[in-house]
Formats: sequence, C-alpha cells, structure tokens
Amino acid sequence: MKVLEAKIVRSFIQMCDDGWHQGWHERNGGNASYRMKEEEVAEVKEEFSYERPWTPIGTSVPTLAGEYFLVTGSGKFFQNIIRDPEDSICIAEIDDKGENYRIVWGLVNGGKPTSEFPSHLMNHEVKKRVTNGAHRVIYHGHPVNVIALTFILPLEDKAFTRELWENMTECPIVFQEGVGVVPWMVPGGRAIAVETSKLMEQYNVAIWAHHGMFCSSDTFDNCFGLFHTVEKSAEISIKIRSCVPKKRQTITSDNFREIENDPLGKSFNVHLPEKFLD
Ligand code: 2HA
Ligand code: ZN
Repeated sequence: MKVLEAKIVRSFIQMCDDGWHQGWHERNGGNASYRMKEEEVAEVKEEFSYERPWTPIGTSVPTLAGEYFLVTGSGKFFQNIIRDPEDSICIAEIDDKGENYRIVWGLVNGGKPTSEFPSHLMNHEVKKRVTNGAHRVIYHGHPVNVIALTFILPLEDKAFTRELWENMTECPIVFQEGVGVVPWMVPGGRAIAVETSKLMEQYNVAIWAHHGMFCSSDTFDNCFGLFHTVEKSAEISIKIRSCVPKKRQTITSDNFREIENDPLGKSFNVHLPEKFLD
C-alpha cells in the first residue's frame, strides 16, 4: 500500500490540519509524532527507500531502537501538511542503538524531522515504558491561552493543575494526573527534552513557559482532545482574569474529592493526586 493511502497516515495528517484550524500552529510552529505499530509499518514498507544517511538524534533513546516514527518536518508549516504531505512530513527509522535516525519516506524536497525530535523521542521513550506501550502520539503546539497563563501563574505544577482543573468540571477527569510545567528554556535541544521527559513520567501534559505545550496519549483523538481541553480551560482562566480581579467562587478541593468518590468518578477511574488538593 502507498504510505498516503494508509488510514493511520491519513489520520495523522487530519490531526495536524485540525490543529492548524485551532490556531495552535502559526508559521512553522508546533510538531507532532506517532510511534508506528509493526503491522502499520509492514503495510506501507514497499514504498520506503533506504538511501538517505543515518543522522545523529542528539540524544540516546535505546528503548526505541528499530522503531519507525511518523513525524512533521523541521521548518514546515502545519497549514501545508494536508495540501502537500510528502513535502511536509516523513517516516523516520531509529537505528539499533537508538542514537541515529534515517528518513525512509517523505520530505521529498529535502529537510529533516522537527527541531523538537529529541523532545519527542525522549517523551516517547518514557511513555512507552510507563504505559506498557499504549501511548504512541506526542503533540506540540503554541496555544495562545496556555502561553498567556505562563506569564500570570507561578511556574509550578500545582498552581497550573489547580487553575486548569477548577475552570471546567471535566478537566480533573480528562487530565487527572495534573500538568507539569517546564521553566523557560532554549527549545530544540537535549536539556529541554530531559526536563520534559522527566515530567512525562507522571503527567500526560507538559507546559513550556512562554512557548507552548506537549501532550502524550494513545490515539490521535485522545491526544488532540487532551490538548484542546487544556487550552479551552486556559482560555476560561484568561477570560475570568480579564473580567474580575478575583474569582467569586470556584470548585473546591472537597468538590474534587466528591468527583473522585462519586460513581461517575469511579466509572472514569478518577484518582486525583492528594498533592494537588488542599
Ligand atoms: O517547530 O514549535 O518548538 C517549531 C517549534 C519549536
Ligand atoms: Zn514550539
């Protein structure tokens, strides 16, 4: 089968286009990657070529050795992905040590995977381990309201988690682990990748101060939905703060415990970390 005919590739492209329409990807902002299943690789392998050179990843991801990733290209615009996917995205193979990658499909006019490939791969490595292989999608974008909040709240996991949970009752169900915050750092390198992947040990959301957000999940829908929910909640924060100096009322710690103990919370397997409750 042709790569562009595969359902998983079409869904990846659709997710990127949906993100563009949400306004999370000005210019070449943001990037996405998907750790392909063996059977998905087998389905499209006939179209792979192995002429392009092995290139250092810039970090070591031994548990991803031999895996194939669908990933957006460095400097490419999300808005163009749906129009010209072969120019904008690629499939990259990781070598048997987890230290180099090579492009086996896509980026037909040259280029390389996203500048945040080290962060994506280190996040994939952590998530593959802690979810027993369930998580496959890492998504990064520049959502306006989340970024705005990083100028307002202390850059602490608890401050962000509580604020984002309190804005909308669904939030503690959708991201019950809370969210992690990375202070401002230079993007694209190993150092920010290390800090982000540490947060991914316990969270599915990492917010980069004055930059954007990373989300991890099992499917495109869940990953996109998580990103969307956090950004919507942040938008509510910005609206509240634009209207009043102080909230008149909110959802309390005891209310959160009620959700946890209710049949609804139990049916969604909600366990809220006590460290985020008062
Ligand atoms: O792809 O978003 O963080 C551009 C970026 C870098
Ligand atoms: Zn970015």
